[in-house]
Parts: sequence; structure tokens; C-alpha cells
Amino acid sequence: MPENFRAEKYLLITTLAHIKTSYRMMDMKKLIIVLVVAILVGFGIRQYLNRSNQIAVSPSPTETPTPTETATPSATPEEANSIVAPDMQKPGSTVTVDAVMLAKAGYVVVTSDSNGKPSSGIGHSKLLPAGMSQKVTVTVSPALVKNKYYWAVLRVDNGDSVYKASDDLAAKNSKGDAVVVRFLASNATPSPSVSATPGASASPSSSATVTPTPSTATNTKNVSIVDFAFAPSNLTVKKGDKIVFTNNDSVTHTVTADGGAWDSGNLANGKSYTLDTTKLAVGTYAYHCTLHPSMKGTLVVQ
Ligand SMILES: [Cu+2]
Repeated sequence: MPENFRAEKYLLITTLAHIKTSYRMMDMKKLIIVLVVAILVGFGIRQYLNRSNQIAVSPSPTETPTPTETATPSATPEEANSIVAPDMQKPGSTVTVDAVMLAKAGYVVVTSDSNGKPSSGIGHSKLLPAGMSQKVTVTVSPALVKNKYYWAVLRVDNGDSVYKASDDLAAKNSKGDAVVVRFLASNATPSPSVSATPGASASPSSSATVTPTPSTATNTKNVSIVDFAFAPSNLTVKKGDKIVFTNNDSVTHTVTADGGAWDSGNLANGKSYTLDTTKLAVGTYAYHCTLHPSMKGTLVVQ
């Protein structure tokens, strides 16, 4: 009986000691976990703050940065990665990107749009050298469909000079975001072009060379109403320019100045409203759709 008791006592003591050490180990583990979580949360907040200034685009899963990449402050000239595409491109099988700046050789990839984010690729440029490239063309298949949104995305060549989506990952800017730009396929005239006949909207000649307009000339600009939005939603024109708003949505919209400077009235699908800025004072005009108050735009008359 006493021997039994002694054995039990011994067992109890060793068990307690064991619990104590394992408790300490648990403590260490907990501490490490808490530290890791704290670092991750801190990093997440920083990323979020950085991102909120940018287009809200989360990089696709293949582009998830590894911790080592993100930990090192960007010593590489990632700032050099940038892309400029016009707001609008004509429907068809060619996309022209105005300018591309690359830190390393890479590609412009055009993708379709899925819920406001880049989706599957439909074409890519030839290999572009590091540095600036202008008027980069991308042949796409299937062709751009009118009034649909698309994305131009920068990707970096992995060294084999052959484009492959799985190898050539997204180029990042200095904030670690994928370098992307969204555009609309539209027959509307892109801003830097000339339209001599006011009111005419359909198929302007698609010559690559655009004759510069004398600053005194009267231009016609086009705004497409599509997907419950004005495209472009921000437009700057010269006083005297005409703006043709065309409703490409199936539902009725209006184009109404917040301050009452103009009101298109109801525009059914396919209907246009021409605003002559001759009658407007120079300034900034906010406008909206009276039927859908979340649809907003800004017009600057200079
Ligand atoms: Cu509306």
C-alpha cells in the first residue's frame, strides 16, 4: 500500500513537471502565433491603405506575392511599370495601348472583364523591351464586343522571350499592385480625335494618324451610357464643344446637371442627347441620372 502510494506520488510529480514544461512550450508557441498574426495584420492594413488609393483590383491567385518578395522594400525600379490605354477602343480584333513603361522586358496582355476585374486573356503583344514603348498593338481573339469592358495588363517575361500566362507574372507597381487599366469597347470617338460633323456618332475613320486640331476648332465628344454608368464619367471640353450622350443601355436614363444647367429628359435605349457647351459658363459641372441617382459624372468646360 505505501509503495503504491509512493509510486503514485512520483507519477504525480513527474506528470506535473511535464505539464509545466509543456505549458511553457505552449506559451512560446502562443507567443509566436500572436507575433505572426500581429505582423500579418499590420502588413494587411498597410497593403489595404496603399491599395485604397489605387484601382481596387486584387491580383489574380497566380500573382500572390511571396513573403520574401514583400518584406524587402522595393529597391527594384518597380515604379517604372506603368501602362496608358485610351478610355475607349473600337470594337474589333486590335487594341492599341498608347504607352507602356517596363522595368524589365514584358508583354501587354488584354483580358476580358469579369465583375470589374481582369479575367481570361484574349491576346498579348509581342515581347516589349525594358523602358518605354509607344502605340503597342495587341491582336485579340475573340474580337472586342461593343459596350463591353476589357483590361490591359502588364506582365514580365521570365527570360525565355515566349509569352506564357503561367510563367510570365503580372508586373507590379511600387505599391505591389498589378499594373492594369480598364477600357471600354465603343464606337464613340476617343478624346484625342477630331469629328468635323457635329452630332454624327457612328464609325469615325479609324486611321492611326490623327491630325492635331487647332485649339479654336469645335469638337464633338461622345459619352456612352452603359452598364448604369457614364463612360467616360469625367470629361474636359473646350467651351463651344458639343457632347453627344448616347444611351447604350436597355433601360431609360437621363443626363441632368446637378445645378439645372441642362436636362436631357428621358433617353430610351439608343437615343442621344447633344449638349452644346456654347451656352454654358466655363466651370465644373456635376451631373447625374434622375432615374438612378448613383449614376454620376463630371463635365469640365474650359
Ligand atoms: Cu439612369
